[in-house]
Amino acid sequence: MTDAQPIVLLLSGPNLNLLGEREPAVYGTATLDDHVALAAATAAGLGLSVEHLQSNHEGALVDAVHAARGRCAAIVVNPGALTHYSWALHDALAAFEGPVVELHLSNPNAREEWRHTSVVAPVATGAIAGFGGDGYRLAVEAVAHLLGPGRP
Ligand code: CA2
Repeated sequence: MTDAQPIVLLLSGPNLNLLGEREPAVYGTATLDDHVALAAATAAGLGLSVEHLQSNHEGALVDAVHAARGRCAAIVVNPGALTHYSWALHDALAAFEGPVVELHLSNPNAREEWRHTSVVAPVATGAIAGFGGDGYRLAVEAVAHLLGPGRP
C-alpha cells in the first residue's frame, strides 16, 4: 500500500470562473478548468495531488484555508481582486502552517496602481505572476521544491 499523496489546495478567488469568456487580452483564452487540469497534471508528476475551490465569496475562501490546516501540505492561491484588500484572507493564510504560493495570471505590478498592493504577499512564501496559464505549472513546481524530498 502506498502513502496518500500530499494535498496542494488550489484556491481561486472572485470572477476567475469567468476566465476564457472575457478579457482574453489580459487573462488569455484558457478556462479555469484548463488551468486546474494543468496544475493537477503537474502535481501528479511530482507525487502531489490537487484540490481546487473557486469562490466569489471571501468567507468561503477563508473557511477553505481553515479546513486545510493540518490536512493540506501547501496552498496555491490566486485570490483575484481580494489580493488587494482582503485582510481576512491574509489572517487565515497566516494561520496555515505550510508553504503558500500567491499566483496571478497577469503581472499586477505592471497594471493599475491599486493592483500594486498585495495584502496576501506578506504571508506568502513567494509569488508567481505574469506568466499566464504557465503560472499554474510553475506554482505547483515551486510547492514541490518547497516541500522538499522529505515532504509530508
Ligand atoms: O492576474 C491575476 O490572476 C489576478 O489575480 C486576476 C484578478 C485581478 O483582480 C488581480 O489584480 C490579478 C481578476 C480576476 C478576474 O478575472 C476575470 C476573468 C475574465 C473576465 C473578467 C474577470
